[in-house]
Amino acid sequence: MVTPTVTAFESSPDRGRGLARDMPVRWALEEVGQAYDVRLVSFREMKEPAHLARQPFGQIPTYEEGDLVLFESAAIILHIAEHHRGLLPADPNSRARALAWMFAAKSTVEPVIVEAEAASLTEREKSWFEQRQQMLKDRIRVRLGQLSKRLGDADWLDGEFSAGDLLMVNVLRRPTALSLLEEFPNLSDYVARGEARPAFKRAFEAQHAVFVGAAGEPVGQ
Ligand code: GTB
Repeated sequence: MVTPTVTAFESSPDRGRGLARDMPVRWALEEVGQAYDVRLVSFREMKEPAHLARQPFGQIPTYEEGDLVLFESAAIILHIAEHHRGLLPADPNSRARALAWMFAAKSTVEPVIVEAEAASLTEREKSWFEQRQQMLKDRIRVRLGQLSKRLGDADWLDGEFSAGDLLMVNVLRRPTALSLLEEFPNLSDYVARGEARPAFKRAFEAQHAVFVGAAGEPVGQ
């Protein structure tokens, strides 16, 4: 495979916490041992024609591999998983279930978390802000409770670690989910297990180094 290029924020608003969506793509590439290049883009560049040709919504990440240009982090991760061993099981039924967990992370668990986070940014001045935040957080609790029940005392969602776990851990790392995870100790441990993987650590360090470089601070501060 030619060395792919991933785009990431030149200056990430998450201050190097690995919350932007280049992080799961980097993590997937690290899991399968595929080297990659990164092209950093500014907010202005993301809205210019060259980037819009790669990502119609003017967002990161994108993925370029020879003639192939892809957007949408989950589609990129699926592509990586389909072309390397390690992120999807070989058995067809196990593979189908791993795909179901990828979709569950992105379309069942992530939306309730994103909704609460978006509301906390845009509705803070409203008289009903606290009430609605409670309601939105309770919705997250319902999803986390269901996920916690399914995970039980297993290490991963369905057998071996898969792209489904990669995306689910990534979703659970969002600050609003993290703030509720102490209510679900097995999910807390699940996220910690994901973060302890050497591939996660390499991906995290790589994106953190961009923040540190941009901030002009030595690594470790
Ligand atoms: N569905 C797309 C995918 O999965 O690839 C969503 C991509 C996306 O949301 N990209 C964001 C982006 O480019 C960055 S990751 N936004 C710029 C824009 O839309 O103009 C989302 C993100 C950004 C910052 C934080 N943070 O600071 O905590 C977390 C998540």
